[in-house]
Amino acid sequence: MVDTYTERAAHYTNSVVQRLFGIIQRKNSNLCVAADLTRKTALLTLVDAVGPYICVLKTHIDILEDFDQEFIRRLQELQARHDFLIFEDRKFADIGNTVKLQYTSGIYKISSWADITNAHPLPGDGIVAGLKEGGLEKGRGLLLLAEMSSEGSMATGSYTESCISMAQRNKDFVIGFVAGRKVSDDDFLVFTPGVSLDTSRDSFGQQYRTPQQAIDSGSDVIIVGRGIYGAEDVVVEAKRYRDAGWAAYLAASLEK
Ligand code: UP6
Repeated sequence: MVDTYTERAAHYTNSVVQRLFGIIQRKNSNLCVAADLTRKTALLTLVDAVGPYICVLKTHIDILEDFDQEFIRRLQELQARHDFLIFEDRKFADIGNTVKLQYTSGIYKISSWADITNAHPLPGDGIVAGLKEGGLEKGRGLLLLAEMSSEGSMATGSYTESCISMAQRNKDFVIGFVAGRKVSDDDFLVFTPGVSLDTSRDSFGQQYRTPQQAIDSGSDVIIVGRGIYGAEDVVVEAKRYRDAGWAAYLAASLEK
C-alpha cells in the first residue's frame, strides 16, 4: 500500500500541504480544474459548478479582461463554500527582487489570495528566496516547473535534476513540482497538466495523457482545463475526471 494522502501530510512542514491533503481525503478528489476563462462572471459560474468536485482551482489571473478586487472577494466566497485551494499558475521566471514585487504588488496582489503559485527554476535559487519572502509567512506554498507537457519542452534531463535540487534546498516553501511523473524520491507533490480522456494533443503542441496514465506515473493532482471548461456540461465532465482520477489513485494504492 502506498501511503494515503493523509499519512503523507506528516512529511511536510508547510501548512498548505496539510490543508490540501485534508481536502483530497474529504472530497475523494485529486482533480484540479484549470479555469482558463477570460470573463469574471463566466469564471465564477464555472467555479461554482465544478467546486464540489475539485481539490484545487487553478487560475491564470492575467487573462481576465474585467479583473477587479471584487472578483477576488467572490472567488474567496466560493472557496469557502466548496472547500478547495487556489493555485495561481503565474509561472514566475525573473530575479528574486522582481518576482517578489510581481507576487505581492501590482493589480493582482497574488500572494494575498493564492494558496499556491509556481515558478520556473531557470533564474536560480534567488527566485525561490524572493517568492518565499512574499509568501511563507502568509502560509503559501510554491511549485517548481520541473517538466512541461508541451512538445519540445527544454525542461528535461539535467534541467529537471537541478530543479529537484533547488526544491530540496527549499523544503519549507517548495511543496512540489509541476511535472508529468514522480521526478524525485523525496515526498514532493506532483501536479500534472496535459490531462484529457478524449484528446491526445492540441494545435499548439500540448500533449495529453489520461488521468490513469498520469496517476500511474506518480502524479498526485491532475490538472484538466479544456476537457472540463470546454465541455457542454461542465458538471458531468468534472465528475467524470474526478472519478477517473480517484479510481486510478485507489487502484495504485492497492497495487503498491
Ligand atoms: N500548463 C500546461 N502544461 C505545463 C504547465 N502548465 O498545460 O507544462 C497549464 C496551462 C493550462 C493548463 O497553462 O492552464 O495547464 C492545461 O490546460 P488544458 O487542459 O486546456 O490543455
